[in-house]
Amino acid sequence: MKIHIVNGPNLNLLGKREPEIYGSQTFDDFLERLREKFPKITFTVFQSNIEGELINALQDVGFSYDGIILNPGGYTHTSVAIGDCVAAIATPVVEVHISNIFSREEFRKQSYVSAKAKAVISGMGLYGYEAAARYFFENRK
Ligand code: CA2
Repeated sequence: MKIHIVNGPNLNLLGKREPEIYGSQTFDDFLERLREKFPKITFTVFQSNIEGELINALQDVGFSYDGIILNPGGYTHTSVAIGDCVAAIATPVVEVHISNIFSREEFRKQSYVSAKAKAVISGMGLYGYEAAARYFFENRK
């Protein structure tokens, strides 16, 4: 089974800045553990700070992969275009947020992606990506 992880702006800084909000683990370290836990899943990963590149990444696998784990970062709260893309592709998307977006600033409570996603996980730290992977694996066809 193939799962694509798409991380939006600034998530390349994980483990390097703001550990009190986003934890102290780098995404590369986390990914190594994730691959060990799910040897039957092929994980590919893409991170960009650029909105259109995230949309291209979703479209690239959106009709061939089994699942997409998407953390749109700050674009969650602004991007009609990413929401449109999630609605347009066939591959199911689980939206993941490391922090609990509902316990932070008001503007973070709005997501242009959630209504188009299969499911939403927020506030579980990096474990949210693992939970999403487990969801796809348990519900594979
Ligand atoms: O909690 C999440 O995963 C967010 O998607 C992260 C976004 C934020 O704008 C969303 O509201 C919630 C910000 C990503 C910034 O990532 C950093 C990671 C480490 C250090 C600094 C920033």
